[in-house]
Amino acid sequence: MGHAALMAPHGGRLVNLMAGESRRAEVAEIALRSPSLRLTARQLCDLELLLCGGFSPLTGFLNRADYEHVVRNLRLASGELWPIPVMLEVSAADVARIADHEHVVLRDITGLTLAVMKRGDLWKPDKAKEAAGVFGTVSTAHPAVDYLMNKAGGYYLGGTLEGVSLPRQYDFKRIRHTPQQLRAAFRKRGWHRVVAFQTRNPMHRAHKELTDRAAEAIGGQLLIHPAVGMTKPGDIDHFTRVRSYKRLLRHYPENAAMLSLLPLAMRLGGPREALWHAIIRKNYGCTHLIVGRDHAGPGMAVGNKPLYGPYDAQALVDRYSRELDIEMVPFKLMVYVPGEKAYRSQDELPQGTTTLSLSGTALRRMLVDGDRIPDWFSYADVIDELRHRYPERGHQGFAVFLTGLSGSGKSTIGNALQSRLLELTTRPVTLLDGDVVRTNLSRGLGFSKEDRSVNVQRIGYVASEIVRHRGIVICAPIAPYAQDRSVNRSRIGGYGGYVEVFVDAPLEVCEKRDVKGLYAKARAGVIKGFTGIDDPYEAPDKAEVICRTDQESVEESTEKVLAKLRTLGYLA
Ligand code: PPS
Repeated sequence: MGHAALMAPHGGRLVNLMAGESRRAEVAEIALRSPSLRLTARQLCDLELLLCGGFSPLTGFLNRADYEHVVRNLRLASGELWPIPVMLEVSAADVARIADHEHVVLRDITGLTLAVMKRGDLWKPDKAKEAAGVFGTVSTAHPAVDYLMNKAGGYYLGGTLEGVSLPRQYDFKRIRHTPQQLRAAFRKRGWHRVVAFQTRNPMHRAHKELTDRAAEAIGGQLLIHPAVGMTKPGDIDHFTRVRSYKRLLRHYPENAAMLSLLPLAMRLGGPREALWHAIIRKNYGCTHLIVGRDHAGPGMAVGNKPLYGPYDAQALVDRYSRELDIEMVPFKLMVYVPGEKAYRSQDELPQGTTTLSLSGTALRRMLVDGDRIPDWFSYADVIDELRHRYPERGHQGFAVFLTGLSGSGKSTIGNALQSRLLELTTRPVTLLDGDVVRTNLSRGLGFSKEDRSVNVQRIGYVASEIVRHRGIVICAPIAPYAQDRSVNRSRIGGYGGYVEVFVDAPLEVCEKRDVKGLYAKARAGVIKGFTGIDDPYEAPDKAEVICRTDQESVEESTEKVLAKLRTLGYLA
């Protein structure tokens, strides 16, 4: 296969799976006659780390014996330490396409050829066993278990890889390195002892303190090595994070710290993941890795206990330390001691010492509330970057989602609200009315449960894009199912405001109004599956506003919504 096996400066074997000059023509020829697979975002991350040697000693996606060993005892079949299965999962339809071929071409979303894989084992794994073995839970509240059970295909395809092109990365190119490039960069700077700091979150003063201490403890320099592949759903996007790390970097002395991006799709596998991080950082030429509290944990509890204990990751890395070619620098939680105006490791402090800390959630809340972030917590320039991502509520987009029976008054309130918002703000306001959506966005859809779901979630998607771009959108479909509304709430809420308005009028009132004559037709059986007559409407139980349109005027309903928007801070 022509794999270059270089000796790493610290003894480990670094594989490079990119096809050499002599193999290029043959690999291209194999690619022409082989079926292909388009990789998902997560598979692309794995492929990149395989091809560039970040996952050394792996030479491809795991075959069955390796997989089973890894799940059972954190080792490859050869006995080498490897704690996380790196699998190429495929669907039954893919299996049928590739079954009779010796090679498979792996492509990105645009069809670009990235690698050719010589097919190894193809099998149907026991996913529950894998989840329990690797992550210690089968609960899909764990993001990696959710991926395994609900998103990954049902089959695994193993095989060795020959790379044609590394996955294309267009952002922050100057701070992306292969293991060889990073090792060369260390050499050029004269760095012999390098401690890596893994992160998926913005870094503040506590992290600065911790990394300073770690570099001092090893008598070397620091590599800030954030994971910029998939991290935990809901995490801050890596563009914002990387901009903020760049700001933080200026607070370190000259030639003391360096920033490089790691295209790792995290699994949030706690202890096993910490061990994996150590092996990966060794491949990138680091001599040490900081392992802090709850390293790479998913932040989920089973019953009332966290899934992994806060220092389980340190214990596992310690257990394998003799086999690892990289040393752990363990840290307890760093907290601020106002009495001393300094950060301290929690284990250094006498019981009862007053300390200060701020969670990520609390920080986000303070940012959107427009609160001043205390100096002890972070640096003004780092916070400035985060403020772009979390503007104050008055500068965020928001959606007003009106739901209710046909004839309840959704369109009327929607129109009135649009006029009032245009009067009160200088911002554009989009109205996605039920009927209008059905003639434009959702033409061809009917009123079955499935079609309504598609329609309502499609509205939610468009609304989420408008809100993400800090616009204002009013949606006014019936949206009879709680599940669809809840999907929209979380999708839109991730970008800005979501205000659900239950436009509540008793069925008799709507039927009496019968503006379009549809209720009469539904009663006569001419229209089937009409909401409220022979189709369900699940009334919201957590709407931000309820408008009883049989008891209040359009103006009153509209002002109620506006008042709610003001109370929540979305409107001045
Ligand atoms: S849904 O359930 O959210 O997808 O419905 P929506 O897109 O808002 O469309 C509702 C409008 O379509 C007309 N219509 C029906 N409504 C309910 N059930 C059935 N079977 C039906 N067939 C046609 C009706 O005019 C609705 O408009 P509104 O403005 O709600 O009265």
